[in-house]
Amino acid sequence: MIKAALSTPHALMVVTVVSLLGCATPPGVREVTIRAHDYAFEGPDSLPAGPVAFGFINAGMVPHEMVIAGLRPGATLAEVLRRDQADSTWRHLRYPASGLLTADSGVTTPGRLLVNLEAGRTYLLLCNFQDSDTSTVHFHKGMARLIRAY
Ligand SMILES: [Cu+2]
Repeated sequence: MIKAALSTPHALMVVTVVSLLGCATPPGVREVTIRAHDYAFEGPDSLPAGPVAFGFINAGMVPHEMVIAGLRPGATLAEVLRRDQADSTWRHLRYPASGLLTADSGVTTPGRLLVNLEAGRTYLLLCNFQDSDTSTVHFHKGMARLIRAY
């Protein structure tokens, strides 16, 4: 188990991301699998708060990643996409910590991301991959999805 990122100076803005590689999921941790397609994420729109071990399956024909980032209160997907295309300032809309998994076509990642979802928070799934140096980032081809924790 590797701790990828843990906290910020602000106690209320903590996103814990821990990678689980080859480990059994600990008791009390919900397992959720996100499936990537060309070009969309398939998964839940909302989840109960608490620890979730996110798995990742790439059912597409090209490589994909799944970044999970907590969004600041009030941030919307439309604002994230608009600000990313305008000036890359969307990063100010997320928590300082995030984590990711990557998978080639047809691959299920052996590792999982353990994220402690906080009630009332929204989490962004996104893929920053491109099919070529000049093609549109998958993020803007549909690979951006929100999960709300309750
Ligand atoms: Cu992708």
